[in-house]
Amino acid sequence: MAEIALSSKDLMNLENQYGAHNYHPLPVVLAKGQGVFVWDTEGKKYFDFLSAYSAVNQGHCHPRIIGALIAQAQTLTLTSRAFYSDTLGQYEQYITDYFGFEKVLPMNTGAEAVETAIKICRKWGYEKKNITENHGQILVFDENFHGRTTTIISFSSDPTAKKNFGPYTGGFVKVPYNDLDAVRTALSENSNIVGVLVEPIQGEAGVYVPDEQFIAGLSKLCKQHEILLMADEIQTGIARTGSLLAVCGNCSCKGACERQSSYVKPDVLILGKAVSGGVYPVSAVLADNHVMEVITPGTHGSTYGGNPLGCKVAIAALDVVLDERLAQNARYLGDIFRERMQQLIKKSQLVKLVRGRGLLNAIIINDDEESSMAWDICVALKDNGLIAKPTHGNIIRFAPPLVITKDQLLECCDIIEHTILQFEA
Ligand code: IF1
Repeated sequence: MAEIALSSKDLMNLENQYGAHNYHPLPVVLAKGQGVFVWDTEGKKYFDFLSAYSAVNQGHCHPRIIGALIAQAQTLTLTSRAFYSDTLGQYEQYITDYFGFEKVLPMNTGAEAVETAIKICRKWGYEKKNITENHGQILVFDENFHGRTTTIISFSSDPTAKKNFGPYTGGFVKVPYNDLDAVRTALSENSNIVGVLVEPIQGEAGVYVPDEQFIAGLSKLCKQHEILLMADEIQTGIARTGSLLAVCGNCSCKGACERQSSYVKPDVLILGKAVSGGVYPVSAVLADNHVMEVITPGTHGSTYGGNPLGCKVAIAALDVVLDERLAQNARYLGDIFRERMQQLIKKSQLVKLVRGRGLLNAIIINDDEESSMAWDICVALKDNGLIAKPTHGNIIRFAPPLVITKDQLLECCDIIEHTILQFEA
């Protein structure tokens, strides 16, 4: 019997009836993606300006990544780590060389990788720093976002993400983001702190870019106190901010940029999202031997972690980043985007400011957080062929796939400008 084509409305109703209501999606139903474009079920075409929260940096359904997926899917998908595989060691060698670390612990989702890093840091504190067991503390920052597990939301500042999920996991000290004095004070007052967990740019907080020297200053304090700097680059990594990693501050070298003054090598690097190009869940925790050696057989694991399918997809996804010079493109077009938004700010009463780095940007709408203005603007943007979503009440994040061309970016700036100016009339 011929399949009845369900309308967008039918499909939204199905999600509403049978799916948990843990999101409030924009009213658009996506059915196809290719490069910077997505199409809805009625065939309308959009520029994707969210990139699945920076997981699709390489563009939707990149042929090289899909090719790697198909080939491996027809060969061997999952062995578990009970046995060796012919892909894992090669992937581990590839990704550790790519980012300049000695070891990797392969996981699946971003939150799993953050949890893994927390476990490694605590264990390192007890076994290498002789901190009293169960007294280890990890320093985190206000307005952080590191995932949705119970331990991670235990140190969230967002009441919606945290409320009624207690009892919470202890062992976290929170200080204001971008405030080195607060970090310095916390470290001098608390000798049980074993590590610092930081986003080089706070994505969910509204693309909050810290001062130029914040990460370097953090690294220096961690070295002084002999504690671990853990960089969560799940959203800011993989060329999104105009360099391979946001802690790099430079072009997409293969982690060999220690020679650059602005490069900060974290003790623990946490990756996810675009490490596999939005094709298959892959996350990773990278560290050198003196840290990773606290992990011994039986102390950590995962059914899918390091599976052959994910390994091959991730290698293809990371190859694309270098071969297509996505970091350089993000840096070049990000400057153009922010310049165009600055011009819009001059014409608009609604847009207060633009901030970001590379192609991770956001505009702040000149309205209170409770107003629906940012949402209404996103609905109008959708009608005009560009999909994006507010991150908090009055902040709209703009993060297109890094394969976007200059002409496409300029076309999108035109769409954003005339849509917002429609609200000024
Ligand atoms: C949601 C945004 C939020 C992340 C960083 C770890 C994770 C994320 C820096 C966890 C995930 C996603 C999750 C999604 C919305 C989106 C997001 F900033 F990217 F927009 F929430 F802040 N570290 N971010 O950004 O990775 O377990 O999801 O693979 O939960 O609503 P994950």
